[in-house]
Amino acid sequence: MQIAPHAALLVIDVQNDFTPGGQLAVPEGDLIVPLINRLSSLFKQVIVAQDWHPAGHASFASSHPGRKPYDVIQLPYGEQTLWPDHCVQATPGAEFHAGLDLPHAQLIIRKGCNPDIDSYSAFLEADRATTTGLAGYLKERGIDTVYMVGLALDFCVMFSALDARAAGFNAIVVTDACRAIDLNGSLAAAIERMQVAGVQLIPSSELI
Ligand code: VGL
Ligand code: ZN
Repeated sequence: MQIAPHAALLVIDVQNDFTPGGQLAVPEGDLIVPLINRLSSLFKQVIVAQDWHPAGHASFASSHPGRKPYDVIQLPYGEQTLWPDHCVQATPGAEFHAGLDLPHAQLIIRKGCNPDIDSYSAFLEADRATTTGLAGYLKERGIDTVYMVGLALDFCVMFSALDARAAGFNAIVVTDACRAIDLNGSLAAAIERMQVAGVQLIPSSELI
């Protein structure tokens, strides 16, 4: 399969805290890095998403006395899974994985910066109202197709893919260039949700 002519690659949250040794390590999260580097060379437009929380963020279990990581609580915008502290702004855990090699990436989009609102998606925060501006950026550049890779397939990649579709883009997830957290069946649910929404799931062998 040829890369669509007006396409961008969105590399999601390949950061130290999501790779082995990090605070919210995704199993095998580091193994996708060489593949992402190879895929990136096929794209003129590369955008990198970075989870970027202030200390004391509402998604951290430590911000809610008596709560533990992976508890689910109600916040003003709905249900929120609580996480270990991770990707705190300007800490080593928030840095990109050292093996990520994307010199031609033109945009880094930071998300989850609002202390009271989480943002799995690179497009829209968890209140489903505050945008990151990414859809506008892509549209102004004439991009109609977004390929996605990174971490975690069942959280930030899935929500980014659903929001890309909702914003009118063709959304394609390269599944072997992703890894999942898989919390209580979240991986199978994510695949089902993406398929129903019209997100294409492809292996990298279709591109390389
Ligand atoms: C993510 C949980 C919390 C992700 C980010 O990148 O999938 N997951 N923050
Ligand atoms: Zn986060």
